[in-house]
Amino acid sequence: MKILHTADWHIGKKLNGRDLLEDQKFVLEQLIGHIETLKPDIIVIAGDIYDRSNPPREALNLVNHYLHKMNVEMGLPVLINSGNHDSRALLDYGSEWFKATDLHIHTSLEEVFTPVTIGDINFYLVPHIDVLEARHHFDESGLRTHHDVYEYITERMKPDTEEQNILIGHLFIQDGAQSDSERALSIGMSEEVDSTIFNDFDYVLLGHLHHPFAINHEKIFYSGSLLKYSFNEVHQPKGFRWLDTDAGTVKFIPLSPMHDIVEFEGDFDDLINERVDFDDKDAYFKFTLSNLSHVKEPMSKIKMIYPNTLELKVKTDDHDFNMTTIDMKETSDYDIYASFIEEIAKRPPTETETEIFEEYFGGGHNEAH
Ligand SMILES: [Mn+2]
Repeated sequence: MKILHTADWHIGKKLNGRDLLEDQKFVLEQLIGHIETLKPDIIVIAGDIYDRSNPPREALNLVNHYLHKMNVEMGLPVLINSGNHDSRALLDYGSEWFKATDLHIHTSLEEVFTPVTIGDINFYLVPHIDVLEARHHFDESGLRTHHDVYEYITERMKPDTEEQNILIGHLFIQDGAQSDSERALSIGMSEEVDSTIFNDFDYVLLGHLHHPFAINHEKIFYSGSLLKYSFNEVHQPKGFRWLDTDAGTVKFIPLSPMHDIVEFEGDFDDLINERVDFDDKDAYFKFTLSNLSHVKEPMSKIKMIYPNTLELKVKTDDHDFNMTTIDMKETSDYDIYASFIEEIAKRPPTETETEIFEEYFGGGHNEAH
């Protein structure tokens, strides 16, 4: 059977306040092109379809459009498990009757032990699981880490090893390489799941880590995210996985973005006099520049040449002093707040910090990540 595995679409995501919906549409069109050529039997989307639990209408429309295209127009079975960014209630809505066209969406712990069988393969769809929730759901006080939870679940799945079994999950595999945009699954708790608990499965297709090669394993694969979703994913390839279970091969097939994401460190004068060679001046840039102190409104000057500049930092020899400049007009209050937290704490805002923001500044978070 031929399986196309993708994950971490993060539809509705903004990068430094910039809406990526057009970029997402562009790359999903490319994915549709590949589906037309490659003709998979099944499509797997391993969680984080949406970037947040209350996606804007445009994000919902985009997802509806492409799911309809794959599942109804192209007649392909589509298997989806929820990620930590998805709202389970939202993703679950309609899932009962979507089964009629082989669109299977699993968002709850009740469904983890019941595989979806398509052709000769049993697919175990495991939604992202919170440790406390699993402890409560299974009434097992001994479940303390993500590893405990997944071990508990996989031990009870008891897949028939005479048949082909594929597990679809949204988790952080041990030794996986992390990026900035994955968001911690929980605070103060080890999130890593040891790969040895998946021995009963022929393949494990994962979402969550955005690097497609986050783990080097013969049976366990990440597809990686659809696009580069943070400046520390600059050097990561983006695309999808292509599995041929009969031939026993798994490939990574790259997708090309509408705008690349580029980080550049250098001199302001070199940049503004175009002495730096970039493939695409419309890329999403993050500049860290020296010789900025004498320049008035550097951002507007830079944007005359590089219109999609998203971030400008002052390069200084004094490492204690570092200033980030963002475009106040195009950046929401929440994004400014989030970039401040990232600057200080080197991590995205926690849920509690986001709640505090919303309590004091209200609806701003709706328009922003
Ligand atoms: Mn995730």
